[in-house]
Amino acid sequence: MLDAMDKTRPVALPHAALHFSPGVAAARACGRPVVALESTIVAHGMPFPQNLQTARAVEAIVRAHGAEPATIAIAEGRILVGLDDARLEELARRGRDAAKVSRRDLPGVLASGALGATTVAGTMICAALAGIEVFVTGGIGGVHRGAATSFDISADLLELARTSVVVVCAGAKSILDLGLTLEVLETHGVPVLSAGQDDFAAFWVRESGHRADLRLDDPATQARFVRTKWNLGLAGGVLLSTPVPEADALPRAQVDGWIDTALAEAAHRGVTGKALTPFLLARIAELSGGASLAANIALVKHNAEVGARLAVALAALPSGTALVAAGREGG
Ligand code: PSU
Ligand code: MN
Repeated sequence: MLDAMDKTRPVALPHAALHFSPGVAAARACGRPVVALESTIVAHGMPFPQNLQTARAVEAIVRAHGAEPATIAIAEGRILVGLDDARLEELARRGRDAAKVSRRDLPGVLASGALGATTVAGTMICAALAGIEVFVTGGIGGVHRGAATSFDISADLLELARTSVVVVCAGAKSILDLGLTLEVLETHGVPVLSAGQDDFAAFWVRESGHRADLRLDDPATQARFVRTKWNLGLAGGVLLSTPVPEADALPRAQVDGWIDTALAEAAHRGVTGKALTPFLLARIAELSGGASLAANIALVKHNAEVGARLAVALAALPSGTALVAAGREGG
């Protein structure tokens, strides 16, 4: 019996490259829920010192809701799962000096020993290696406007297609083509859940004008959906979108103006590839006089709460629980 399992299943031991912080190691040892957090948002997504303050605040929110935060980054040839405060500050201060680490970058940055900030795709890979099921970010990457000629489609979408982690976000950044982003997710069989509203969220703006596949507000129901997918053997991620809180949301018309200006400047200066998203975020923060940064901070904090609640609900589910089974009991 054991032989058969050994041949078909990967070894469950943590990968040698992983290094757990004492807090994350303790949570793992006693089965407490853990929530992964990314570091590209710290190094490339926000300016200092707001990036550091936000990263600390997000970790505190995850803890306050009963889960252990595990901010993920690369340093000295190791995948750090959980950062101490000194490392978090180093990342926040180094900013764009730290490598932006997506799937293709991971081996090179690990092998070189350089400091790396993981994107949504990079963090999903590391979270999956560490056995973490829930990951909180701001907004995922997606299909860029003009992708028909630039071919710029974020690796985040392809990672969602293959790696079994729930990504909690305020939708995708509205600098993107959100309709095409949802089309790619559908093609790859990635469920897009929403909490708090029917629409897929548009980052600084609450509504995208596109509906999510399924609205599930309750963490226990979200958890049953996720367990059901994975119990069916349907590997791959789940996207859980929740909007920026009403008080912090920006009006769409205003945001659209800043986006158009920033996109035109990026084209004029020839900014492409992995530099494009950080450039657009920074430029829009300037154009908006800091309003976009304030909304970004608020939405990440809100996502942290939603993600922590989901992680707690997943940990409370008896393994093998399925949405169908729960429905049968109820009806
Ligand atoms: N969410 C934010 N700010 C960010 C990001 C997400 O609020 O900076 C980062 C994530 O790391 C995401 C990346 O993976 O932006 C997208 O980059 P690209 O478009 O180059 O794939
Ligand atoms: Mn890109």
